[in-house]
Formats: sequence, structure tokens, C-alpha cells
Amino acid sequence: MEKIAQYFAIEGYVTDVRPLGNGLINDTYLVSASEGKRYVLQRINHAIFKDVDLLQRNIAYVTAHIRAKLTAAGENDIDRKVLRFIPLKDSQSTYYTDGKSYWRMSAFIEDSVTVETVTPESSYCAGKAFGEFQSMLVDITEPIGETIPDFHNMELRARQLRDAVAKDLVGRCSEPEICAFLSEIDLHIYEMCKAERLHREGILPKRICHCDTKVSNMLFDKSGEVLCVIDLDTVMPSFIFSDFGDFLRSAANTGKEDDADLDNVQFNMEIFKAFAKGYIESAKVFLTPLEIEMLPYAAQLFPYMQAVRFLADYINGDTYYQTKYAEHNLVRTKAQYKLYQE
Ligand code: GN1
Ligand code: MG
Repeated sequence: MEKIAQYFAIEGYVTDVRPLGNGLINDTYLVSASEGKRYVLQRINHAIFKDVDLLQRNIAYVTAHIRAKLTAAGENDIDRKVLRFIPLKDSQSTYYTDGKSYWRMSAFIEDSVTVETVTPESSYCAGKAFGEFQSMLVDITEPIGETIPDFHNMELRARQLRDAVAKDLVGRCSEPEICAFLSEIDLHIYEMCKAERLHREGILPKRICHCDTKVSNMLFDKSGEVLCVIDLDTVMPSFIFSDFGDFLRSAANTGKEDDADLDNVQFNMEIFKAFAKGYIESAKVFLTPLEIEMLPYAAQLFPYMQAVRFLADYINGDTYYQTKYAEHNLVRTKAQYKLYQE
């Protein structure tokens, strides 16, 4: 990895590389260099992000657009408020590949922290930050593609679960618990696919969204102020519900995403209220009345969709999410479903 880090136009030479964060998809490392600068090196999960050119182009467009907006608004410290990617030493490319793996690098934002839990105050700030993120991108003219086609399309996720059940690759569908879960999930599918229907009727728009707004994808400074939004792989056209719902899925959950004790998993209304207030304040400039009216639906949709995704992966034999033990995806499914019910 030291050798790979050295292909990028960093200042000085690499002195240390160590794992960073707890993402479930990419592998992330913190790189220290001799001139005192630090960087984030990531191996892009190419099995999931199949079109790395599109992915990197999206990120370049989005960060350049936000950077221009921040500059125009007279912001200072812009390198702390939007990610800065480091090109290769010998070309303008923003990623390195040996034909098998794909790597990219960004400047590490010093004195920043990620958190797993929020207070109503920081939830309000996060709501404002995600609303601002979306509103800065409302007028982007560059083409932003879908890095994972139909990523937050509930109809697709339901189909993927049905396909997993039909194949039953590792024989997990005969477990009584799984059968019960599948019928329970089925009861709510129609309601949860409402957004897709409204979109087809032409009354619900898609906009450029972040699509992975869990709490840990936001950097705060040491005083608790939001610095910027990170993990931009999934920025793509989607319903604004993606960002609203996915944040609450992590932030308003009083337990963990994979909590084995379901009594811990409850929905924190104070976090919801604070986040909704911040979000609506900064996003109301572009939201339609229908989008606002459907925000509670978004809060339900995301734990539900995540339960469906974890369950499909469990039935498929754990091929998508990194797992720490055999039943991990099932435990995650139950915790997310409990949150949906709450
Ligand atoms: C994945 O990579 P990470 O951990 O930020 C996933 C999200 C899920 C999340 C669940 C590309 O995000 O959609 O909500 O795990 N990202 C992708 O924790 O599938
Ligand atoms: Mg992440």
C-alpha cells in the first residue's frame, strides 16, 4: 500500500499507512507523509462500483461544483468543507489501477472527527448540512450518473429479495424465522414502493442526492460543527428521501445498526424533529409540498429498505456486505426491521 500511495501526487514520501473508519464497502486507510501531511487512501470496491470512470467523474463534478459555490459565497477554509482528491503523479487521473484493484486518494481533513451518535443539536446541524448539500447541487449542469443503477429503488430491492429467495443459494430460506420474516416484509412492500409509483406518474422528482447519509459519513470539527459530507460514491439522482431517511436510520436509532438486543432499538423522536427542522430550513428553497409531506414516509422507508437489503444478502450467502460472524446479516435485518416498526 505504501507503494500505491506513492503513485499519487502527495507531498513528501509515505511514512505510515493504517486502516481508517468502519465502512462496509470500500477499504480505507490513513496515510501519513514525511512533510507532515496526511491523506486518505481507498481501495474502491470494484465489484460493487462497476464503472469507476463514471464514479470518479461524478465525484470530480460534485466537488468542483460545491467548491465553486463555497468560493462564491466567500467561505474560508474551503479545503475543510469539501473533499480534495489527489491526482496521480504522472497523469491527471484521479485513480490508480493495476487492472485488478482501483485506488484513489484525498487529503485528510485534520482536526475532524466522525461520530456514531448525535445529540438533537448536532442532528439539527446535520439536517442543515444535508439540505445545503442538496441545494448546492440543484443547479449542477454536468451529467451525474447512477454509480449503482437504481440504488435506492424499493421495487428493485424487493425484486432482489424475491430473486434471492427463488435461488436460495445457501439453503437459508427453509429456516422458519426467515419464512416468517419474508411474509412480514411482504405485507408492507406495496406501501413502501409508493415513491416509485409517484415518480412514474410524474409528480415526484429525482434530484442529486448523497444516498449514504449515515451519521458516520459526515465530518465534524472538534467543537461539534459540521465540516463536510464525505463518502461521495453514491451521489446520484434519487428521491430526496434517500438523504433524509438514511440519516435518521442511523441517527435516530437508539441502538446499533446491528444491535442483537432489539430492546435497544427505538426511534428517537427528538433527533427526528431536530433533523427535520434543520433539513427543511435549508432545503425548503427547492422542496415541493409533496416532498415535504412525504418526509415521514422517508423515515420509514430506509430502515425497511435496509432490512430488505440485509436479508437478501443473508439469503445470498453474505456476498455484498462485509460481515463479522455467520448470522451478522440476519441480526442486522432484525435490528433494521425493529427500527422500521418503531
Ligand atoms: C454501505 O460503505 P458504507 O458502510 O458507507 C452501503 C449503504 C448502506 C450501509 C449500511 C454502496 O455503506 O447503502 O446503507 O452500508 N453502501 C453501498 O451500513 O451499498
Ligand atoms: Mg461510509
